[in-house]
Amino acid sequence: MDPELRPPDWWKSAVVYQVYPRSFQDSDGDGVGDIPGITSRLDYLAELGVDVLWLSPVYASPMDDNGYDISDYRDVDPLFGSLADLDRLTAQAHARGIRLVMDLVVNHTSDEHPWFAESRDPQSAKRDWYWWRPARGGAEPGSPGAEPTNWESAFSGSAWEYDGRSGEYYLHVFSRKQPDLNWENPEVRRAVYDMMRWWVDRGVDGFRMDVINLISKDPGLPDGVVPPGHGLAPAFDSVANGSRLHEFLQEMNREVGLDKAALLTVGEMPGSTLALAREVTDPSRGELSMVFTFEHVNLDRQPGGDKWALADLPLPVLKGNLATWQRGLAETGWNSLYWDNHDQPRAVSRFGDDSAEHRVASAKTLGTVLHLHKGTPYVYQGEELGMTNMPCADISQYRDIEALNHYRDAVGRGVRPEAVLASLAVRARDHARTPMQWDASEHAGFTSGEPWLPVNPNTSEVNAKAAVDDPGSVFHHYRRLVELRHRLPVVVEGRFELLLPDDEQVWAFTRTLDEEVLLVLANCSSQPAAVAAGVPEVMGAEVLLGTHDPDGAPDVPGDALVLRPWESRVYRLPPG
Ligand code: TEU
Repeated sequence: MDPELRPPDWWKSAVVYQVYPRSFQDSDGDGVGDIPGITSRLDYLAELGVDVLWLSPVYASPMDDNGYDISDYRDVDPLFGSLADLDRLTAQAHARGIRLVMDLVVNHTSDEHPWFAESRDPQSAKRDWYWWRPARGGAEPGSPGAEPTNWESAFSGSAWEYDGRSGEYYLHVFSRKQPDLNWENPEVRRAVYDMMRWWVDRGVDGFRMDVINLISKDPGLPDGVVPPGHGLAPAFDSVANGSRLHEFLQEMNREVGLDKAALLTVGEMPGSTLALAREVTDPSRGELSMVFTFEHVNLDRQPGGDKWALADLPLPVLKGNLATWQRGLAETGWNSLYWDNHDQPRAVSRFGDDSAEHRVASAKTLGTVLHLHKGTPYVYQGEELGMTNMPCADISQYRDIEALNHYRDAVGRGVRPEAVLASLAVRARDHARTPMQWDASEHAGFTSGEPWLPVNPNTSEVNAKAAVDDPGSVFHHYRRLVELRHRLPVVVEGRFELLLPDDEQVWAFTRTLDEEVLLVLANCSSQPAAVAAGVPEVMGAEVLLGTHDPDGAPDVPGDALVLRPWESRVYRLPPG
């Protein structure tokens, strides 16, 4: 869609659907999803009513990190199809009023990108396009402990890889096949902006920016603090939110014309704070439309622990965190809203109850709570079906570099394999990457071949075909949530206020715009919940959207309101 058809701030009333191409729909029987497969499913997305399709990377890649390691930013990997396929997808999406957002991965490239290949020559003009450093003072290059800093990669092990050709090391915050670009070098920035303009000219409507708050690093590359029980300091802690981040984002916006073209831009910012997000999304600063915070998806871990150090998550802590971000961006800036994506476990398994009894209701209620907050909601493929984590027994079922490296590293440090598998069973990224469940057939209608990652066996009852045919499904609940956002300005603009902050079962809040007041009451537990005082009277109020049959509500003495397990209701309160 050309800029004139993108009204300013159009993304504030939009709902974004994330597709992980590898696992969405295979069209050629090789067991891996591809672009023509996505195009064949656009009518499904149109029926759901979403406004934007965010594509995880489809660029040329050795697939060390499933495409987040790019070797050619201006070509599509043959695994996914061709540039012509992508142009067709863009046109077909636009024809249905669906905009297309690409995943921009420019903190790092693949080590097979020509830029990096050239930079390996110490004399090349591109040496300074990456972070090359000699061994730390006095150490024998290549020897243990000689790495330039004590940083740990997000995928286990040192964040520095020794290159015998030059006797130096290069930085990789992620895998050793994902060398970090040196954004201090203006030539790097110019090359990135030129590539972004090339995609904007091809008709894309925005960018999701991978770990974009890591692009500004302290050139002094200081050692980090090693947490208790660790041997190295997480690189994230030393490189996130560098001093030139705003400068780079403002330069990118100007050079690419992000605001001028009314593009949707969302910065993935692990380790970002609310204060940083308010600056980055303040429209007067010309940086980004919104950011992905990680605070709420890092709450269910031990204090100071990593993602594998599991902890329970009391509801007041979760709803309190989202309320903090609602208040913090109420006057300036904008929230993104998400429960899961290709890096997070399935929402209904993590925040809901994926038992046969409560899966549907809890998936619907999680959707209601999220989509009635203020911000742009993101639906991850299969979330609208209540897809769950995969059953897993042993390490052979995992494919993700993060899981496999963690398993090898932890077991190598003496952690019992069963303990590592217990964490993987709850947190591994693979849970989000099992093939989209289209129907009840053996491979879920995802592929006619052997899927690259096994289909979750519960596709027999959790699948799009059954859901679309069932008016009471999670799918149609999500469709109604999208429709509510499109229809009611109070859902987009209404002021948020959290109620019952300490209630361990009920998530209650209002949204207010002028005289219009919506009240959301959600029982986020698997037991009945009485709604205490402290919420507005609902007698006579219209229920705009509920998860349960109102006629089946339990009879209780007096006028107490009791919500069934995972029951939620969106009320429009009578005026005055
Ligand atoms: O993720 C960045 C990131 O923070 C994740 O690695 C997250 O910390 C981890 O996955 C939690 O389990 C982005 C992409 O979304 C991810 O898929 C890539 O692996 C990563 O960057 C490197 O590009």
